[in-house]
Amino acid sequence: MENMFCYQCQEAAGNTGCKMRGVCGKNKEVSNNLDGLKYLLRVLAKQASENSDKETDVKKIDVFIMNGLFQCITNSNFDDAAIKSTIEIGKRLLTKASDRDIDFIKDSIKGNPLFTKDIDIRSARETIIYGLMGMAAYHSHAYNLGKFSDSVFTFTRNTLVALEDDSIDLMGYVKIIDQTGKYGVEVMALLDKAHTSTFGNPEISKVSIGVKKNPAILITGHDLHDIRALLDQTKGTGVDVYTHSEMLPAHYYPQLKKYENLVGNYGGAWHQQSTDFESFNGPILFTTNCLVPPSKDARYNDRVYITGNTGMPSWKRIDKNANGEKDYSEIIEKAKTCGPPTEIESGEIVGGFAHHQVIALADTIVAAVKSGAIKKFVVMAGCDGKFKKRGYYTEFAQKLPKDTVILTAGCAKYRYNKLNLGDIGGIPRVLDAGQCNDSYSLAVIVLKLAEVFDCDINELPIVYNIAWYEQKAVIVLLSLLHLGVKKIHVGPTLPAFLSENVANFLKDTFELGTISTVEQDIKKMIG
Ligand code: SF4
Ligand code: SF3
Repeated sequence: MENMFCYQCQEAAGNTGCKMRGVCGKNKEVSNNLDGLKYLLRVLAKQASENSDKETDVKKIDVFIMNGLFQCITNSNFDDAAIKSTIEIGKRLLTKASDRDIDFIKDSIKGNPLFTKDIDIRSARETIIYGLMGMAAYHSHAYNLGKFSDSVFTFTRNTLVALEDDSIDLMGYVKIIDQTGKYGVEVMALLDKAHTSTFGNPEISKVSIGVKKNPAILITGHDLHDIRALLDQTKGTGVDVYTHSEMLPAHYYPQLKKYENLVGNYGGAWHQQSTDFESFNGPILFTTNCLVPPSKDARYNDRVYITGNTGMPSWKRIDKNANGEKDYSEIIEKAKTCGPPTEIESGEIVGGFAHHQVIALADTIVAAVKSGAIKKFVVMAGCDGKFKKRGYYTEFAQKLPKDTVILTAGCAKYRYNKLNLGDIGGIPRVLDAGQCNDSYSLAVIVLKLAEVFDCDINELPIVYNIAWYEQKAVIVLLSLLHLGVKKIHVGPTLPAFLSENVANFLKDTFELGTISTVEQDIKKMIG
């Protein structure tokens, strides 16, 4: 076994896998211990599924499994001590003495992809576990807002057990991949419900990207429960709150945009965080991925705080207090000692085109399609990443014919959401549904259009050019495949974890493809 082996994200070294140190900055201890955690999750799942003894608290195990899977997501947890302590907490849930005797750190190879020798079975198993990680992230957000799904808990638990079952052949795992997509749709619908029932339906909103003069806190990641608590606690303190990266869509929800101290969005996608944090001047709160390990002497190190399933040894943690609440007063006091953000851009961006808002505009959109004013919709949802090759998506958006509309969600939008691509009869050419979590909205919109035009989803004037990076994009992709969407282009590269045979199966069954050059792809997709 190499020092470590990880190929779960789009930036895997050489598009084959990271072996010495992660391109993301994950070192071998963290990587191997996360593998140990994955192994523990499978042992716990087995215990809960068998439920052979009355001591097993299945619900507690289910919640632990979800949080554990979430910690394994790329750019979530870089804190070796925190991962070890998660493993210790999980071990206490084991009831069998023989299980408790396992040294999960020493035996971490059992949670590593390379433990499965057959490369096709390995590929299928890893596709499934990455899908489960994405599902766990979405479920955890819903859980924080008081919503959960017993069927998602049960599916996750049973599927973890199936990942160890050597009697399942490749076609058996292909069926589980499809089932993972099915529960992906369910979990995204659950999260959509959790968000909209708590914060209202996203609506068209203009978001300032400039700055004000007050001291301020920058909040990033995906957790809307956390931003609401921060907005409540900062109200009336003279401290403003700005969103960063995937927190931008908070501005689209009526129950969040109503806060006067939520003043704008600062900076770009996750990989720009070092420069954005430097010039922001005030404290930063991470609620979820994507964290980028800072250099030791980064000037913002003493003003970054983390919470939830994130981990970074050099940054300060805020955990729930005895009342189950998070107290952000230390961050607020810190903000008061810092200067206001330095302006890096000005103007505003428009978003809030989640399913409810788009369906409210259905008549206008359908009329524009029927008149030929809109020729095609291009779904460009997904993740952004740090590689130069991602410039493709900016160029692709710029060069699309003017009678096309981009449907987006996730941090991929930062490649083109400030380009001022104009509108078609008042409909902006970039319709942002929200976070990657809101990709569900795009599926609802597609299904609604198929209903209105009375056709199959694959006959609609919609093409898919999706950018992926981490495992939430994997569950979104599996969900779309489960819904029967064909001809999806995934880029900038196909996942390294797809073996040749599994990739060919997806190409043959779903016409899944990847990208080439902007010109060729526009010709191929738009005609
Ligand atoms: Fe490499 Fe991605 Fe794994 Fe990080 S998460 S170690 S970059 S494959
Ligand atoms: Fe982005 Fe990390 Fe995936 Fe939520 S913040 S889309 S990469």
